[in-house]
Amino acid sequence: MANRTLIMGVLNVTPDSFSDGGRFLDTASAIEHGMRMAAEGADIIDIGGESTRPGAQRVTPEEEQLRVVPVIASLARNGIAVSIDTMNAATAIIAVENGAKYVNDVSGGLADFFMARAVAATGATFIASHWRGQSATMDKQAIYKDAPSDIARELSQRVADLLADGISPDKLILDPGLGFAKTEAHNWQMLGRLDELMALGYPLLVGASRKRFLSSLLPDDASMDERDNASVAVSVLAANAGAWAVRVHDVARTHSALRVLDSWNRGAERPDSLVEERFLSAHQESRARTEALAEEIHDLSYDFDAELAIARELAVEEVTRTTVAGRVRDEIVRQAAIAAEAALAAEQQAAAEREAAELATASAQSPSDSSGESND
Ligand code: PMM
Repeated sequence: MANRTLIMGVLNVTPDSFSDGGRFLDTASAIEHGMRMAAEGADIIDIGGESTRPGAQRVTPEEEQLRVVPVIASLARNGIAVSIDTMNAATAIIAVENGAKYVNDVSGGLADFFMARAVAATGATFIASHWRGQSATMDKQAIYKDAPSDIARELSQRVADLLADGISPDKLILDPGLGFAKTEAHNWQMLGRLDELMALGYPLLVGASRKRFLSSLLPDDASMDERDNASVAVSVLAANAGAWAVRVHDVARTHSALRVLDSWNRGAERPDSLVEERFLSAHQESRARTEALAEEIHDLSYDFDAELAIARELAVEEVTRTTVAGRVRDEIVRQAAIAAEAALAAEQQAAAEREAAELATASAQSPSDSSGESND
């Protein structure tokens, strides 16, 4: 799997899609739009024939298939990776037969009892979103104690069921299902705590593009262009949080923005020599602190050269492992503290022995000595 975050371009072949207004209902223009998104940098084109916007009514699988299959077949024939956005097992099967590599089900397999088994049989990759119910009623189901942990728990139960139905763990991708049975606040909480979904151990797809919770940040008369700015910002942040892919309408802008992020992160990589230099200067600091401590307890037996040799060894190890010098510095400070503590204990032990010896001498010289004899 690629290191960078992938871009999934949205291609809704519906007359009522809130985002592209059904402009691509016509098969030819849908194919053209898919090809354009691929040329602009989309890694996958997600083709859907049924709107999932809040309040949307379902269409028959036959109607859905008439809309999507010619588009899937044409894009797949042109070497483009295609995903079918459907809640119907029958549509998923026909889509894969016509070249789709991914089955993207916003219901995570809950809307159609046969979905998981059907997808498992095709060998396609399954993308399962968090979902609580059909679009017509989902807004009423947006009730959570703590949205991110509730969503993670419900998705993890879904994962167990999907695996039991035969989906292979290396062919499973999860999605928080932004906007599905979630209020604006729930969506932001989920985005801010994506790591909690990441902890389930599956790649994450994030689809925030042009969703209602973004438009509420903008003026009522905001243009599509302004909505896309907000979508691009969310995509960059999701990518930076480790998302496997972002599902977007504006592929060209997302592509440039993700290239910025990529360059930024590569710029942040520290050269090995710098890590070593920082490490050694951290060591010098901790040495100075230990020296002061050792002086305080009048014990100068601490072997700094041996310590430095260990530090250098640790530095070389750390440089090969990570660019974060903090842990190494912590280790040095820890070792210095152990040495200082040992020195203090030795000093205390010596003091106790001195005291015991003095006591013994004093009691030997005492007139009340039990022998009753005098040294006079
Ligand atoms: N959102 C929509 C449709 N399909 N699929 C996934 N995996 N994740 C989503 O968030 C998602 C989806 C609804 O948005 P649209 O009408 O713009 O396609």
